[in-house]
Amino acid sequence: MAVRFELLKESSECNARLGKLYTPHGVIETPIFMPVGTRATVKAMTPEEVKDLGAQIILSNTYHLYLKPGHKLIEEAGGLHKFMNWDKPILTDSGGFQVFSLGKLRKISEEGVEFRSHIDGSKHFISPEKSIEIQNSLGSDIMMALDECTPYPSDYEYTKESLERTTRWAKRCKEYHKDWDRQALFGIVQGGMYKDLREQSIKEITDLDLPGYAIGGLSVGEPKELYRDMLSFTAPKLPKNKARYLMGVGSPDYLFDAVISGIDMADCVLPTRIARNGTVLTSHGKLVIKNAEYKRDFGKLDPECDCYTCKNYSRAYIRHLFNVDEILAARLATIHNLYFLIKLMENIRTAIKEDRLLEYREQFYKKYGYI
Ligand code: PRF
Ligand code: ZN
Repeated sequence: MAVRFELLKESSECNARLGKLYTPHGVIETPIFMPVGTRATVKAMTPEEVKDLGAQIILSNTYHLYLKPGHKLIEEAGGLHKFMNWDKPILTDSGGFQVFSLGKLRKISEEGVEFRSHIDGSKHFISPEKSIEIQNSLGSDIMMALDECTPYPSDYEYTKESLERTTRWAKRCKEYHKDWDRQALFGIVQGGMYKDLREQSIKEITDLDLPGYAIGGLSVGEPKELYRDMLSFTAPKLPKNKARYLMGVGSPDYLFDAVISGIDMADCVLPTRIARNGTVLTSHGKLVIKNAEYKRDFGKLDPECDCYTCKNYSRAYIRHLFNVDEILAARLATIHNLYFLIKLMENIRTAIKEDRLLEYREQFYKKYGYI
């Protein structure tokens, strides 16, 4: 069954929407946060645990899986779902962003990107066709087109050149892909911090009539006000009847902005990454659990949380585990952080349903300490 987005409700207060995204591995209620499983695992979690947290879809990465263990091996295993024992939807990023993060190790041309492996320095080449070939082997429900995430800052001329190349690459991805019932392809809007270029990119990418569209090139180091401005300019211009995905955003304030601008999906390594170094998200703001003040704190990480970690363990215990480098520390903090964001998005969906999203945001920010 081909991927299809159903718009259920538009907020009367802002651009927020409620929807359903139908995929070959099940239906996703949007807006949604997608945990990241870069190397075919959400770090420190079993797929059963990720499912029990309420995750409806995870994201994985073409670049990493192509290098290790290799997409052909995953194809041989029966695809990524089977390989990692996750039977819910999977979205794969195209590899562009990860390759561009390599800095000096890559060279871009019309044909694609040449890069050196961050693992062993070996030379590789990813073209739009190669990216789709790899993602076809992985068998993700949603594939992303190969793009260039234009660095911040970039001048107008380069940003324009880059977005036009991203459009040509998206066309090549679309032409190369065959089985649209098994896998969808989303296009990615670029255009940096220039509104007319964002408009040009939207026009060119949506002309391809793909089943969904992402906004790339935001949350790449620009000031928060610029992020908000570009996001609220871009998101509402994407087609209403298709899924809108904001790439690489996961802090609560950025997620609120995203949803309020009309975004349906977002992903980020933030909750899992900061968990592993001992930072947890709570309804009263971020907390660094290693700090001495928690030594004798026998309360929960978050008094308002009912995740597995908070139901069973204290701040003092988790602080101890971090201090002696026990792997359970990373597991318990990851469970809590993922649950926190998944629950936040669930609360956001309910608030949209009841037309009180702006009020909910204010209430959340007051407690969290944003205002
Ligand atoms: N492009 C791709 N993946 C991404 C981004 C992008 O621009 C971003 C930017 N925030 C995160 N992940 N393909
Ligand atoms: Zn918790």
